[in-house]
Amino acid sequence: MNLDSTIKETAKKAVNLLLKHEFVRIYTHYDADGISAGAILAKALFRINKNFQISFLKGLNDFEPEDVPLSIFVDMGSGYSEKISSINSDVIILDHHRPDGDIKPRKTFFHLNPHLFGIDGSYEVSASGVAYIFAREFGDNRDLASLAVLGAVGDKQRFTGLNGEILKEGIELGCIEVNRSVNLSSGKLSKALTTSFEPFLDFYKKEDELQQFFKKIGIEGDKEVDELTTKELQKLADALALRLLKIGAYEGVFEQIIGKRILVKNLPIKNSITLVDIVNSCGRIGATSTAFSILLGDEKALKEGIEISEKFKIEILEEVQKKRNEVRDGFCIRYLVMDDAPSTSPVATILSRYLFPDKPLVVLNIKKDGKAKVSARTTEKIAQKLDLAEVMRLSAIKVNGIGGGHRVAAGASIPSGKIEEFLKEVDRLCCVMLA
Ligand SMILES: [Mn+2]
Repeated sequence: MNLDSTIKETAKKAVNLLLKHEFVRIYTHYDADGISAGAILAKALFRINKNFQISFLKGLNDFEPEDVPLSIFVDMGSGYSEKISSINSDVIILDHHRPDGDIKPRKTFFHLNPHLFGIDGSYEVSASGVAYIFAREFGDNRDLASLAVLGAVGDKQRFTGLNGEILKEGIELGCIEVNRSVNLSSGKLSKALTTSFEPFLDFYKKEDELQQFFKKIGIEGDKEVDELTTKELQKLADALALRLLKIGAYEGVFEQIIGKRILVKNLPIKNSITLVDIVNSCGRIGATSTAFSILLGDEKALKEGIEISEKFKIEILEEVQKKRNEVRDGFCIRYLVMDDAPSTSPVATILSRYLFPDKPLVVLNIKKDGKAKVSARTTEKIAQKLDLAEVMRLSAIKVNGIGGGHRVAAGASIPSGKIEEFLKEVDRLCCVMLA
């Protein structure tokens, strides 16, 4: 691998620090990227008989430093300069989120973040990739490239730059294979089409439309996705494009239908999309140890994870079904208010990219603790003019909440009594930016 030498040098120094310690305390994010990165570190540390403890967190807002000699923060940390500066022990950060503020370390500190080395951390390397670069420096851990790639798939990254190099390394070693195929989970075609979130195809509880769809393309719904011939795949891809057009999906999702399908051959499920789905579902319902065990190769956990993922997907599809008629129009936005829903982010993504892509969409979830959790989503096209992170940040400040995120996907936490005032401000700011 032809790594940028500076990030590699820093990784080497961080490894020297790691090797000086008897015990490592690891904190990582609870999504597919964070859990894959955690699995990379766990496997690599097992191989050198290093003791460690790992926790999966949503973020560092409520983090309290523990009395441990070395802490490693994974897929988080770069954006929490104050928290990190308050830690009175050695620290290593393996993150790819944009650094925010100055970290003033009290002890030895190494910061491995692509943004600090001129590499685009949003698209070209994930936390799993950074963890992989780190792990490569203390053993022959190249077989963990598949986990690095899995994390990047989870974060919807591109396979150019550093990700491209890691992918290539895995292919050369034989633990990764890349095919051209449709972006669907493995399993029966009818089920894959009904339960897919990206692309979301709106076939849930529309059995007749699904049967017609199969009749038109002349492929049986019982057929396994992995067994489709090249000709069938082409036919399917064309028909899926028409389907997306019919439901009014954002045009940017069309190119997602057909593409490189990455097979992670030394992991328990080879289709990376299916595996990411399972790991993410487990993470979202709090079953992080199940997700982690799956990636470490535990078969019982895998069975459990598959069940969790199927249940989770149905829950989200039901939620979309129930709530799509409750989406309301503002001037420049659409919004939806939900009451203590289990998870808003997948619902917001489906509604904003597939069913209502022409305006930014704001989903508010009123929680029992008197707060409302906000997920705001829009398409890359609209985000050329509008920055949802700024909209969330400014609108939240106005009602004593906090907000931020990315241009296309942002969020906030606000007092639930201030929902109307908040929405008004969001709408006003969106109108100003879009004008
Ligand atoms: Mn990540």
